[in-house]
Amino acid sequence: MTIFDRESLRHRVIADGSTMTPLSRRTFLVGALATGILSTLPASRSAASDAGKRLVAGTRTLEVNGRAARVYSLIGPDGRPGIRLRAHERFRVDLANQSSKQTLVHWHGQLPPWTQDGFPWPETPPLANGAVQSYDYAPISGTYWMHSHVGMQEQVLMTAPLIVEDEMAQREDRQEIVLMLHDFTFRSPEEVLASLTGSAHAVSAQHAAMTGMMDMGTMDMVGRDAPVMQMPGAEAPHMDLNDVEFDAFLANDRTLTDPEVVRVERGGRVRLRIINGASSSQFWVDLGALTGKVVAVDGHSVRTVAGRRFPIAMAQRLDLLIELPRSGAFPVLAQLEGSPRRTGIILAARDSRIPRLSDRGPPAPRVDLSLETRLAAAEPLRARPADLVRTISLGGSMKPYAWSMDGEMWPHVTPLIVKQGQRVEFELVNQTMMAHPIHLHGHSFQVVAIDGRPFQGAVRDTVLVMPRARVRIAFDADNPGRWAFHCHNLYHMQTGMLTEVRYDGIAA
Ligand SMILES: [Cu+2]
Repeated sequence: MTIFDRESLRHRVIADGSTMTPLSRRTFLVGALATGILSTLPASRSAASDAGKRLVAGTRTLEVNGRAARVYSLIGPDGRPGIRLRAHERFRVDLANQSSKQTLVHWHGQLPPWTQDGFPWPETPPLANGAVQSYDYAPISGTYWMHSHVGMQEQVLMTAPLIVEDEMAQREDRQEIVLMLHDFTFRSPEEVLASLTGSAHAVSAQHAAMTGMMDMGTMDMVGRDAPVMQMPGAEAPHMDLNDVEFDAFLANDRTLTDPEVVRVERGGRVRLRIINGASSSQFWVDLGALTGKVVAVDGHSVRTVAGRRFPIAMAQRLDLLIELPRSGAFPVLAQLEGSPRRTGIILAARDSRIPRLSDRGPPAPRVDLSLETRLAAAEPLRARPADLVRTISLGGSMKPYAWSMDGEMWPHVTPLIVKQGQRVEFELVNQTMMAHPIHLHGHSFQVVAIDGRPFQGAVRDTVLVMPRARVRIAFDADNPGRWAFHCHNLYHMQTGMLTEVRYDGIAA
């Protein structure tokens, strides 16, 4: 991204302030009209009283390690990142694109009609700058998030929480704290990808191959004073972990040397909603002196698991209940896997001394499935035999840096066809030396086996498949459409690790 001097920063902040003239132009899904899927779209609304919550995709300036950085933003009606809904409230949102680039936002883990999923299918193209798109669907409750699915805008923080309360949580006397994690780089994501694939030429080839996915528009955000590109062959020692050397790890947009301090009541009760919004990094959540109870993963309730350290893969969420001691300040850390680097926030009772913390600590091990194997859904899928079982191999390597699903690389993929009403099971077989957090759009699945050992695991939307390991997921095909199915490591996805699950009868 471009680094501006102080003067131009001020200028830009004023320029993207909220005093801009209201946008009048609305876009609707033109391609959808042509393909006869209009019935799944929200009706257009004209009365102001009937308007949805306004969500603005824009830009903002962050200071990271003493340097200014231009990043994207997704700001809701209360001026804060993202959207928060009460129990039973519909997801009625008007997304206004003021980012100066084309964009489209995916409601990660939610189950909208496919035309509202925010994936850039030909039928649902990205929004032009200045356009507004309306969404209207019944959300599912829990801790979710939203991110751009256009190009690599996610790496430039086009991400935000999406929290849907449930009645029980509303009744509880608990302080809610959202903790969103990011990996941050002063380089542009295109430059990061070029350093991974080994050449600028490879990037332009990717651009050509991934028409519709890549956002050429972000190219002008390349940092002018960025460090020299990492040379191929000079990768970090952990070739199978942490592909990208990041400049910082952020917790609610701040580093651990300048952390967010959340005021809590003495002896208070907290619900911590942790979202791993990092593009290419996984963490261990470390509660230090505190004990937490995992009560939900990816928004879905699980039977309680207590502990102090919990792994969280890319795109996953963890809901933790914590009972605080009578006094003190309590860091909640996120330690990068296989690394001493860390970020976090501090929960502090009034008058407690805030500790100064280094953003490096003892090295953390790699993230694993030690939590996954202990999880059990509070509301598992109804028991029934599978109608369709597919084995899907996860392939690829660091050299050349390219990744595949079922032997194919996006966009040259054969859709996995499912029929409405089927119970589907996918056996994900990881042939590679890297772990892949696999995400299915539009469906919640249950983890039903790990390495061939069946169990009734968590219901969730993103599952980590360890190197050389197998994970089986089951879901009911109850949401007809075209759905992306992919690795949530942004650089794996951008170099091919994405395919389509398509319902029989959906024309494409
Ligand atoms: Cu991957």
